[in-house]
Amino acid sequence: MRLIALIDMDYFFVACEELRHREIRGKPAVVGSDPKREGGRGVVMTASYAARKFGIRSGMPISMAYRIKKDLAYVPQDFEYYEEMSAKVMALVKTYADKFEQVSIDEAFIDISKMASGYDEALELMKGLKKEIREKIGLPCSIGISVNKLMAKMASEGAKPDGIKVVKEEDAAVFLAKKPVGELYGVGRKTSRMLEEFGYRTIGDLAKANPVVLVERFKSYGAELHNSANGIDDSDVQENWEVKSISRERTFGRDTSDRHEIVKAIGDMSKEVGEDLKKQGFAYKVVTIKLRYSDFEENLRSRSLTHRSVDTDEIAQVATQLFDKYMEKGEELRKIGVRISNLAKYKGQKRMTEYA
Ligand code: DCP
Ligand code: CA
Ligand code: CA
Repeated sequence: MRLIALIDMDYFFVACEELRHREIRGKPAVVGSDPKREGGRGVVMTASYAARKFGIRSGMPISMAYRIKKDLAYVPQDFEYYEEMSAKVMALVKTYADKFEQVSIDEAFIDISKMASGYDEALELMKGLKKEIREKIGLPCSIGISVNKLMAKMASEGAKPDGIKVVKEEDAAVFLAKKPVGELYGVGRKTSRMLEEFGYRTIGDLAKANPVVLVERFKSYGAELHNSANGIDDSDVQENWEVKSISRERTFGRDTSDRHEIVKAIGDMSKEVGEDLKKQGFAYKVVTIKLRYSDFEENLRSRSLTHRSVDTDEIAQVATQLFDKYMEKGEELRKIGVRISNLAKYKGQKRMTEYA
């Protein structure tokens, strides 16, 4: 039997700030960029649970949060500090895992199938992890335990805040059935609206739907939706320290077919990918772009170079050529991704550049 857990930190950025600002502990507080300063998004990055009681949420303009709660504590963001805290948490989480996959700054899946034999042992193990994170780092988290990644994530949502929840395989359907479709892992706001328009209000509605009809309506994503709604997910916990590829993805604020905007995104992502490549001392051979259209169709297009390369400018060139060749005319993109793969350690002139 597979046993998977998802660890997600509670109100992460504000919880980190509470550690070094005693005065805001347990108070309504938010972290966000300063609305008065240039370049800030001017939105709430996250809100403490005390602030959420007043309806203050991530993504809300700071100005609105203030209107709701005049004496709200406001802390400017400090990503470096959150990354430092994240690294401490993840180092601990790893010690409890057969396999470890970090999926965001405050979240990781672990496979504990070998470490625990059964739900009870898994629960005991995760209680230990939760306690250790609290005692050694001082931060609260929530943990979901189940038989796959999807259900572990859904269980963790049900455990929030500061809890642990086990959802057994045989209880998955009932656990999901009454929740609104928008709460299903992987379903964003737009999909959720489309699903509701088709009359699927709850995850249970979607689970009972005819998969053939779902595929007609949502293409290949329809099959995935149907599986998810039934608590089915075969994907493995992917160990991410085993770097075999380097990638970036960007979701556009609004679906777009604007070549200028897309090529700029490709350029930016290629640059980031190139920087990672240099840092890790790899050479690459394959460049891939991922095109996700507004109708959920997703295409991967690759080109293999004749030799392994360390030329980072070439990443953007090849990715842009692939885009021009394969982007479907008249379609709009929801998301674009750039990936380099078939990597090998590059030993070349590393020293020279290091001392340059
Ligand atoms: N974040 C962000 N912008 C968003 C959402 C989140 O910058 N729109 C940041 C701030 C969060 C962190 O990512 O602290 C983790 O996001 P989560 O979605 O896990 O939310 P929280 O950890 O804040 O709260 P929860 O207790 O609900 O997990
Ligand atoms: Ca979180
Ligand atoms: Ca998270």
